[in-house]
Formats: sequence, structure tokens, C-alpha cells
Amino acid sequence: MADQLDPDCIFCKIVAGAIPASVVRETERTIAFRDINPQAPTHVLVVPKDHYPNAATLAAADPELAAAVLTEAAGVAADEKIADHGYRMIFNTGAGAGQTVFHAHVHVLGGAAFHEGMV
Ligand code: IU
Repeated sequence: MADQLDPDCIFCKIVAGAIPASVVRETERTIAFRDINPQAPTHVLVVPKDHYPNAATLAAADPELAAAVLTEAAGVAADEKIADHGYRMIFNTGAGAGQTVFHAHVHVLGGAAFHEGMV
């Protein structure tokens, strides 16, 4: 089990409601909110409420929760009507891959043509 909340983590603060976010979906164990710096017409982040530093540690520790994150990402795509055209789910894992927030999250991107360097 991960730490429930990391006091220094920005996404834990969003989970706790301590800082605002544009929430589009929520379950008991996950929350989905719009990225503050969108790289596509739809750019939503889905995160587990428990703190794990990245997708790999999440999947290793709690595969059921990792699956719930993916299910919610697909739900976002359906809600946003981006599924027919195609969309991306991206997990940046590690600073070298561009991860900047070390609380596991999947980017759900769609609604426009794709290009390199979107996230
Ligand atoms: P990355 O995969 O760790 O690079 O993605 C982090 C994302 O979190 C990035 O797209 C930011 O724009 C986004 N974000 C946010 O939506 N709200 C915040 O308060 C912060 C970052 I800090």
C-alpha cells in the first residue's frame, strides 16, 4: 500500500481538494481533471488517489488500481467523444521521459491531429 497522501505532491493536493482542478470524472479510487497546460482540445489527466510516484510502481503495487486508472481514461475518451477519431494515453515515466509530476498519471489526449512533442 502506498502512502495515502504525500504532503509535498501537487496531485495529492488536488485529490485532497486543497487546490482546485477542473474535475471531469471521479471514483472512489481515481480522479480525472483537465491539464492546466493542454496540448490538445481534450487533455485530461487520470490519477489514482493513492500516491505512487509513477505508473510502473502503481502497477507493481496495485494492479487493480492501475486497471481502474486505464478504465477511467477510456471513460474520459467516451465522455469527450474523442474515441472514434483515436486518442492517446501517455504515461511519462521518469524525468528523462519528461515526467515532471511524480504522482502516477495518464494523459488522455485527443480531438485534433497529433504531432510530435505534444506531452
Ligand atoms: P508529466 O507527464 O509529469 O510531464 O505531466 C504533468 C502534467 O501535469 C503536465 O501536462 C502539466 O501541465 C500538468 N499539471 C496540471 O495539470 N496541474 C498542475 O497543477 C501541475 C501540472 I504543477
